[in-house]
Amino acid sequence: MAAGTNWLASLLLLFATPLAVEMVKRDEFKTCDQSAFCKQHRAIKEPTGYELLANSISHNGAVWTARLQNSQNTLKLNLVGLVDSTVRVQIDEPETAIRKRYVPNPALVAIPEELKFSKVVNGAQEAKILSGDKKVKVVVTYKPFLISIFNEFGELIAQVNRDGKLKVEEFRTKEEGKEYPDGFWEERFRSFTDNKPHGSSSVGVDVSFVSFKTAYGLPEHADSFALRNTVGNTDPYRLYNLDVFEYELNNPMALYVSIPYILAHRANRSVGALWFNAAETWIDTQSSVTSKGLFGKVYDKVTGGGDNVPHFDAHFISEAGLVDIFFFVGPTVKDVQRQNAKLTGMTPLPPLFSIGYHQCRWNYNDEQDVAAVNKGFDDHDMPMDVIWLDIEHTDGKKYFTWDKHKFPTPNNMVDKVAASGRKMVTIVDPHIKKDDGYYVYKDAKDKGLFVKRTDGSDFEGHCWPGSSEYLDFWHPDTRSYWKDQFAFDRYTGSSQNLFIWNDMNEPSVFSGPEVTMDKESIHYGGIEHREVHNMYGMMYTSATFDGIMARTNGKDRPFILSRAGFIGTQRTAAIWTGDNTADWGHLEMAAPMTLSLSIAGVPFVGADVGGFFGNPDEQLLSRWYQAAAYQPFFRGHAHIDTRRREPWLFSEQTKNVIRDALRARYALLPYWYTLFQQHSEDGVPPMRPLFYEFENDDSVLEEQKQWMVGSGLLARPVVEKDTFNVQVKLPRGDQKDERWFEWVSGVEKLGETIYVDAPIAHTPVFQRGGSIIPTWQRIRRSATLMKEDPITLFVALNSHGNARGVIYLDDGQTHDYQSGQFVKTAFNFTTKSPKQAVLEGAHFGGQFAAKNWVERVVVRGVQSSPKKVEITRVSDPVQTLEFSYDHDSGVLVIRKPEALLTLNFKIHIEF
Ligand code: NBV
Repeated sequence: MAAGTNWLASLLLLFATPLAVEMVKRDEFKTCDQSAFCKQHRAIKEPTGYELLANSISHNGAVWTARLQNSQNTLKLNLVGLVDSTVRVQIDEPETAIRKRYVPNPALVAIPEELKFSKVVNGAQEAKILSGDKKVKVVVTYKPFLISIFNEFGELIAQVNRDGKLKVEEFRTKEEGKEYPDGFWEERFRSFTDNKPHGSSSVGVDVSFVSFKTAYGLPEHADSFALRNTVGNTDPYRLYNLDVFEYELNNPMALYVSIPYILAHRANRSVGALWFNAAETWIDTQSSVTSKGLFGKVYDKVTGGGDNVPHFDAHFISEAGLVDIFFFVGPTVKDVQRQNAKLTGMTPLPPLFSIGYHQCRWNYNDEQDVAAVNKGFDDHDMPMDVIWLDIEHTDGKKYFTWDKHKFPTPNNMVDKVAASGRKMVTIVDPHIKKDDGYYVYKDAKDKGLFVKRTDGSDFEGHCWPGSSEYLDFWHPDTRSYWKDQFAFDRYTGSSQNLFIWNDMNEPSVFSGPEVTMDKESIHYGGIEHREVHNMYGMMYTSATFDGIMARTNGKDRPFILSRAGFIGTQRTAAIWTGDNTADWGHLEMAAPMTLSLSIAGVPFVGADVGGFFGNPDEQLLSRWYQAAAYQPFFRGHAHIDTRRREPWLFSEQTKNVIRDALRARYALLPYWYTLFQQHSEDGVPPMRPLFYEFENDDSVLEEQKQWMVGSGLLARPVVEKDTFNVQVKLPRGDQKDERWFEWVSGVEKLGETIYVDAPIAHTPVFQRGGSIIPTWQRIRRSATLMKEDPITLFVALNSHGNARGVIYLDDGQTHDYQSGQFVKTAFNFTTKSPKQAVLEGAHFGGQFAAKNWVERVVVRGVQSSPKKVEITRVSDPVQTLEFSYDHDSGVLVIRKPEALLTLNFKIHIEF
């Protein structure tokens, strides 16, 4: 190379470097083409030719079984009927298989409850199977093998193997001289070799959601909420829990969480499919339209109008495990969510403090720093609930220990923070420093609790502390050992007010292939890591949960934040979207990512406020606080190399904007808390896409900039730079009579698509007519200090002049609510005649002696000023109430009804 070119090349490199540093290192991670099993399954163009052998069918109660066969192998099909319109399709190797395939049962709440089929007709060409509740019909066509699922209206909604892509690679014993497909016994990637002692055992099949154009799910990806067409466009969506440094947006690359779940939705119909597999998985998705004729016999039952049928196709491809799919047949989206939640669980009611605001940074330096941050929030009148400590608080990244110089008196520090009504969180990562002087390492070594290599020695990898080992959470002894580590007398410096953050639990292994654990590593019982990789983080976090539960003998509710996740993670942890970046694109992406997790069953979700990498400018930071105030998990966090960004370090204007955003969140805590409580009963997430509430409205299917908090609030925060006026879609509902009111001013907004001014101090949020939203309006330091505060009710009238709502409260901390120590009160506003309306408060559940009373009622959408307002409380005499009415806004404010939540009351309004 000539000297000149050399010089030019260096210069180019110099300029290129900062850019390269800012972007994900793509070549550290596999593409589908670099993964033998993905490449082979994706390349299937012709049907693999399976047929069902009619003479192999047997049926017993809720299980219908048969053999499938093609020119290469024989498989076993199990069709299982479950309660609540759920069916399970399992395809496995027959009993003669040389190795059992892994089923990720710990991800489920319990063994799924079976329900006997009510009718089974095994015909000559197909079998017709009717579920126990007669709401789901399954038709199995023998040749070619095809499964068709119908809902209670007789509509075909899903098919398995419609495109004939079923493929299962059997476990084998290597025969010398025999030809095997590429990568069958061994695969290389960069400097890594992956040995497969049992051969390649991949599985794949296509699932079609018939009559659906749009589908959602497959978190976690930094991509659009509605799934897009990957076929012919990009790599398939990849699900393989990975620690991806500086992840890119609009990209199907894998991230920290894997939930192989798709929800398909169209007007008034939904169906969900859970691909029950914990191995690396790729999913090709495509929305297309096919002529009805091609649906063969099911033609006449296909709905959708016209001659064409839309369908959303997903080709699931996993490296190991079974073809094992749960279908949740709905028919409504909330039914599907409940059906999924019954199987995989819900988030138990979180402690009240955890839905407040969290202040984190890598790192708060020492005890003085913590005290100053704590005081800063007070000095600047900003509510905050939790101060977090990242990895630097430890002694050499040995978790459960403290840096003695920076944190000499941790108990004291936590107590002081607790004295101001707040909590703390410390980080506990799963890599255990290889150091005989570290008790956790020593114990685990002695007891044999680490993940192993194939030769039986302990697996070692590089992470924050240097050489580390990784606990094997499939080993029952590891789980009980881990649980014990959180006991107050074991974890020094910990107390009831200290909670836990589990990071790096994909697991992240700096020295491993794709920054994670070698797939050939071995877990308890001979399980290969490749079979369970995606559930490592969930297993780890659930053991942490058991520890936090045990340290108070089950009295207090745990709070744990986890980065990695899988099916069932929601039962033990909140999830955040990992290492995002301080730019507008990442702010905007927080909503589709958290919506996607929410519909996939994980409701307690959020993104680092301000962005983890980089320094947000004041406008971006302000907008981020405003948006995150309406997302479930609300935490500011920043990388160690960023500038400090506690809210008071900015201009007066920014400080005010952030304070307002925090206060807006705290005002709505009773509403959020009630939503979380409802989620724990029915699985419906607090943060919802618009189509959850407006199921019949096809125009909101792609919406991801605005969302619902519960059924009563619509948020459309500004996520665009230099934008001070935004378009908002206010759905008008089936009857076209929905009403919407601006959340802050109470002014009614007319029109379906409106433009609203959004100066930097304003967040566009709207209350839906017909809702009653409970709030706390007193200014306090923390959620904990608000729990007994009086309530202001915001009543937004619908087009009939009615509204309803509910509040749930308890002690905010313990499990006493499980034995009735809670209060549930329903509010019902009815316009009885043009002259008379009533707001009733009815205590309908729990015996908790809540001190909260209703101190104000704000009614929106009132036509004229009342003449008189009176209240009757249980046995008290009638009492007149003060009120004011504003003609321009139509807002009526009723003062001091002083009605306790635990006692019934009626407020009479006379016009
Ligand atoms: O523990 C340090 C960070 C943490 O702050 C962040 O939130 C995690 O996602 N952690 C990742 C490890 C290093 C990131 C570069």
